[in-house]
Amino acid sequence: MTGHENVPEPGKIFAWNRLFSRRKFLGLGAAAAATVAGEQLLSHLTPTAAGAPGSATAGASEEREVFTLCEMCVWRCGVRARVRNGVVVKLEGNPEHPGNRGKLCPRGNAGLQLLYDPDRLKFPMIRAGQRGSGLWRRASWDEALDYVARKMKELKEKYGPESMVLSSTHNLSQPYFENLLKAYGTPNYGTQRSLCFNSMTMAFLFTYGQAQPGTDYAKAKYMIFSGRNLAESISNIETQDFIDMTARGAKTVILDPRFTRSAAKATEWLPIRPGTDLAFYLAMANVLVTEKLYDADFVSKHTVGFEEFAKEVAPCTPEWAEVRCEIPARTIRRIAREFADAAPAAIAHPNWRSSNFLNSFQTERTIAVLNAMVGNWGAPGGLIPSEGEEGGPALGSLPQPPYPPVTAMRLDGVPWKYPLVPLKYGIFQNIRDAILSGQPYQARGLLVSRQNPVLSLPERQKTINALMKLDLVAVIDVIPNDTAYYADVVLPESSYLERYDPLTAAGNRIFLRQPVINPLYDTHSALWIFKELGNRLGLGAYFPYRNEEELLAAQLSPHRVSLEELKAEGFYEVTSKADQPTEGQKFQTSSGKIEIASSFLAQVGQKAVPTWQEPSAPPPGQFYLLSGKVAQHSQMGTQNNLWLHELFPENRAWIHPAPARERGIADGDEIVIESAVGKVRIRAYVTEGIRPDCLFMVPGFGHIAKALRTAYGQGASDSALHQTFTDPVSGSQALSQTFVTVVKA
Ligand SMILES: Nc1nc2c(c(=O)[nH]1)N[C@H]1C(S)=C(S)[C@@H](COP(=O)(O)OP(=O)(O)OC[C@H]3O[C@@H](n4cnc5c(=O)[nH]c(N)nc54)[C@H](O)[C@@H]3O)O[C@H]1N2
Ligand SMILES: Nc1nc2c(c(=O)[nH]1)N[C@H]1C(S)=C(S)[C@@H](COP(=O)(O)OP(=O)(O)OC[C@H]3O[C@@H](n4cnc5c(=O)[nH]c(N)nc54)[C@H](O)[C@@H]3O)O[C@H]1N2
Ligand code: SF4
Ligand SMILES: [Mo]
Repeated sequence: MTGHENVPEPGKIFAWNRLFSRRKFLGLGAAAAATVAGEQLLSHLTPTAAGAPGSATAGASEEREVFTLCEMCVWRCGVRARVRNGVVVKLEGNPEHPGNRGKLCPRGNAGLQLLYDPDRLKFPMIRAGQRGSGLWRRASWDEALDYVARKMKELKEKYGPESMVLSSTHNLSQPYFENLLKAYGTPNYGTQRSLCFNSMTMAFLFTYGQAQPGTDYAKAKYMIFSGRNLAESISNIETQDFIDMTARGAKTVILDPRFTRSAAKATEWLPIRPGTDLAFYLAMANVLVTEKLYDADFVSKHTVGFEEFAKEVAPCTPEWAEVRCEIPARTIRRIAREFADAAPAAIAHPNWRSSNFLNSFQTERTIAVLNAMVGNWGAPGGLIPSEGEEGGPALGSLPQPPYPPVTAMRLDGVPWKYPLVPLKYGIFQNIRDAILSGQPYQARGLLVSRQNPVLSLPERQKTINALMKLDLVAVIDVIPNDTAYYADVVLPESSYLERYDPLTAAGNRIFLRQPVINPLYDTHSALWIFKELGNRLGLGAYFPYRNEEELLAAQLSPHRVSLEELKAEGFYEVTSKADQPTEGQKFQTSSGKIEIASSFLAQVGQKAVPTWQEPSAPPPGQFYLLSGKVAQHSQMGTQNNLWLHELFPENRAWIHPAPARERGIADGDEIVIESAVGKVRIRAYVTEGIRPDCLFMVPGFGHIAKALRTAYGQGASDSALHQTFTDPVSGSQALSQTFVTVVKA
């Protein structure tokens, strides 16, 4: 059994937010009445309940360990799950997994509370009132899938496949979501990339021909970070390496307008003026050139365009930078010298979410070039050439037909308006805007998987307006997130502890995500959902697996290990030399060298070398609005998790004591923050740890989906305030250049 007995009968209408109320039985009028015994459901879900659903041996005492992969963020740490009598009682780190070396972060530990979240999605649902009204009807899988497929077919016939937008954030089953996209024939794909790291990945791609090189924390002597907050914005093993690096006394410099936990750990914190990191790095380059501190041998052998860049930075002295970035010239000069001294074991960190200002692409390009100037590529303590986005030993695949040709232009403007943005990166916020404008053509449908664009795109009201305009909105998720709230159909995926995903490979290992217990509810894996949708759309050939295990076995086929063996350990180590990635000094750029002057940029009439680009600044009386993660939550998706909620229940707006005093704001007071596009009420956190010209909010709060009973109404969403700015070169959004006013409420 999967717990259906506690949820409404198919066909009955209910208000989602009140479905599992402890206090009330639900009554919605005679015709639409449904009754639910909430108490019964909650006790049924208590992890200590004997004979809980999913138990293989209800009644008999059973204890086992299952190795799998975490999915509480995109990092996929190795997990050892302890299961007692069918109940998952503890998640621990798998010591054998190199991505986390036995440790889980707070979110990984709290994965149990996603599995047992009383507010989880438990069965397919179809909207029963106005969009966004919160009225739903439980549906069977057949009915819900038929609905989505019928609508998608209709839209394709009437308006062409390009009228459908598909969107999803990085996850293991994404290749099959992309099969759905490409086989259906739409070019319109929204991913998180333009909201996250486009400016960084494109800068490194253009400079080195590699989007995401690694960093050798273990041997580095010196590292400079711009906004990268490893102590809180966790990449498990990198966070461990960063902490180790600070503990062994290597020098770390943090540029951030805010005193983060990383700043607290670092050797030096520089509270830089937002948007001016570019001035800081150009001035560092100026010092390296004028004092001849760069690695002339490496530069002449492996780079092109150095002379042009040297000319470009000639005016960018530390004194020139000081008036822009508000870091003393002598500090910039000292740091440039220390950086060169430590080279090649010195790194200007590539950073991650680099979507701060329209000039962030130039900032990242300058960072990329600084690394080349000190010749740290592949050197101990330097940048590590990467194995590509996924890397690792090659995996097998199942044969499938080629995709149909796609002729329609893309709604996001790639490449017709943004010629340099790689097709797979895209510009999500532009798709949202194209839905609203109807230009260059009107999109009609949206299928979202594993994503919450209502909170993660800037300008929340615009996103909601776009959803309201569509003929079809379907959402695949594990919780009733804010985007699902505006959907017509909600398809519940099994949580990561209840399903298979495709295998993943990294280093010399292959890793498995496998069910720790059977699904508690009427849910399925994404692989199953995509296949079922594909079948109904006449695209079954693109989902050539009968079940998940068959696909996994095909992926394993090049290797001497069976799925059963993989299941026992959760990973397989490939020892044969032929499988190891190869290294080389040839760069995948048009010149085959590190392009300090980029041929791509030159081709489209952009300046080929990194150059100063003035960032916008707030008018008097206004503040920069900064955004950034906390260790206790993942993006916009974990605020309803009971354990994480206990650790971090709501966000507060950081404000410096000086502007707070001027406005009569004391710590904990309600304040109103307003931008050109929105207004929120939130409590103030008055702290010296932020520049007086900035406010800061943790994203992911202020949920509007009432069905998230723990998170609903807690704190406020900065997405309600953010304006939409898009860098014309990289397509990256610019989050820190929304300016706001603040008053006491
Ligand atoms: N716990 C946790 N870990 C996570 C995530 C999570 O949600 N929770 N998300 C993951 C993801 S998808 C990503 S992309 C990474 C993001 O991780 P990071 O790249 O480390 O970025 P953010 O946490 O977004 O924090 C950005 C920091 O940039 C600062 N900042 C804003 N504007 C500027 C500026 O102009 N200059 C400088 N120097 N600093 C500025 C902000 O004050 C903030 O401290 O974290 C990953 N790890
Ligand atoms: N204001 C502001 N906006 C930002 C950022 C910021 O710092 N501030 N950061 C930006 C960055 S770096 C990024 S990467 C994006 C992220 O933007 P999104 O990808 O939209 O945000 P997430 O919260 O990661 O969305 C994940 C969704 O996946 C669901 N989910 C979790 N596990 C599963 C699963 O197993 N299956 C399915 N189907 N669904 C699951 C969660 O419930 C959640 O609804 O946001 C960007 N937007
Ligand atoms: S970093 Fe934390 S949340 Fe992310 S996969 Fe690892 S343990 Fe899970
Ligand atoms: Mo991100």
